[in-house]
Amino acid sequence: MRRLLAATQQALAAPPRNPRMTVVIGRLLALAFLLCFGTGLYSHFLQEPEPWMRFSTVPAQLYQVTQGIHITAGIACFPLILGKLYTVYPLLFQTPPLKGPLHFLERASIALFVGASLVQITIGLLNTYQWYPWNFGFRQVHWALSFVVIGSLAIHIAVKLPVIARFWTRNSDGSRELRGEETPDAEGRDGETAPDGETARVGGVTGRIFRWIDQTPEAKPSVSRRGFITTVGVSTATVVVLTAGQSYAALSPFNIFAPRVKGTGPAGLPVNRTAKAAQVLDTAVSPDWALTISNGSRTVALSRAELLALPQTTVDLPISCVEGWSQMATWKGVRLRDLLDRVGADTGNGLKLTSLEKKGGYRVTQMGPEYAFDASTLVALEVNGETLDIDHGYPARMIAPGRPGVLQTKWLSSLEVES
Ligand SMILES: Nc1nc2c(c(=O)[nH]1)N[C@H]1C(S)=C(S)[C@@H](COP(=O)(O)O)O[C@H]1N2
Ligand SMILES: [Mo]
Repeated sequence: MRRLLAATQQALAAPPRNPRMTVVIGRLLALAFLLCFGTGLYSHFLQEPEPWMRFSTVPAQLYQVTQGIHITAGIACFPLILGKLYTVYPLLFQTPPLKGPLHFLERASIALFVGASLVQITIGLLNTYQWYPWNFGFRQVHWALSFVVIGSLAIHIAVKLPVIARFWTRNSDGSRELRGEETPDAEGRDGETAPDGETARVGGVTGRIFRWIDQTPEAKPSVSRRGFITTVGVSTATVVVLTAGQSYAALSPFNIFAPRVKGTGPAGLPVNRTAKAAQVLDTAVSPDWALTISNGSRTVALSRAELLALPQTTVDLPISCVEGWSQMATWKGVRLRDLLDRVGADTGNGLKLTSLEKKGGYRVTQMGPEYAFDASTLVALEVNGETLDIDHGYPARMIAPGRPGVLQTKWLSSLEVES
């Protein structure tokens, strides 16, 4: 019992720079990266589908959830990466800096991994604030870098597998090595660089490295392990709680840092691109406006009054922006599939949507048949009981379940059935 107590005290007082801590944070970081990668792939293919791809329209909040995870996990990476770098940072300045070709490869892969990750999460965060202090296309670079990050992560994990395996569980905190006792693999058989004469006597290879860091294991640490875990944990929880409210209603009272706040804007709904920015202030209110729906040579043009005279449907659907914010709203308008019936569209056909907007990446977009023929996909004319505000897409906008906000086209001008 006394020994257990003493061991616990020692464990808690031990400095955070030890391989066990690096592995613990590394696991969380790997989880966050994999969540970002998976949800990122989903978001990418929703926006740029391969022709054969079909997506789920249920639950309607699917994209809100996946993209909320994407942004929140990405934000959580900041304190986790900084914490992990802290646990190993003396190793970054080790001497000699290069001990041979293998050591070079190991360090190069880490440099690539750390560099790519930091750039990735930084441009991702700035994008949620719609701040682009660079002159490259965000989406292309973010997409390409994701493969660099995941690829170098895989290399990093492979290289560090012996350390990860040894320090995976709680009891294997390497204290024996730190105390300099001989361990079965004292010859450094776990594949790291060959031990030099001095440190070879210390113990396993991680023991050698971390003994080098800590000098004397008994030295009083300046940061306790508990203090360190608390710092990393609290910072991660704080950034998550203070921003996730943009995506999840339950946390919205704590949304302090995120760029969008629920419940603001016309009809209590935030606006992303305004009518002014899209240069539709005149065309959107023009009496000549009509929505053109065409299927080959069959064409129908309906004014807003004619659309309002058709059977109206009310649905609750969220706007879920790629930038992470989202909000539920009540939409009223004409079922898209009723309009498509009028031009004899087939349920296997996709659509090309065009907005009045003068320029912009989402002026012309594509919609797969799974959305076009879903009963809750509307050409919306009202939101939250009010006529659609011009900033929300007056005279008519698209709203469909489970799609990213960028594809919820505002200021609709024409719908063309694709063959
Ligand atoms: N024509 C057009 N539609 C658009 C956009 C746009 O830039 N142009 N922005 C989209 C984006 S990114 C989002 S998140 C939603 C936001 O809708 P809201 O501004 O009505 O909240 O509209 C979408 N519809
Ligand atoms: Mo968006």
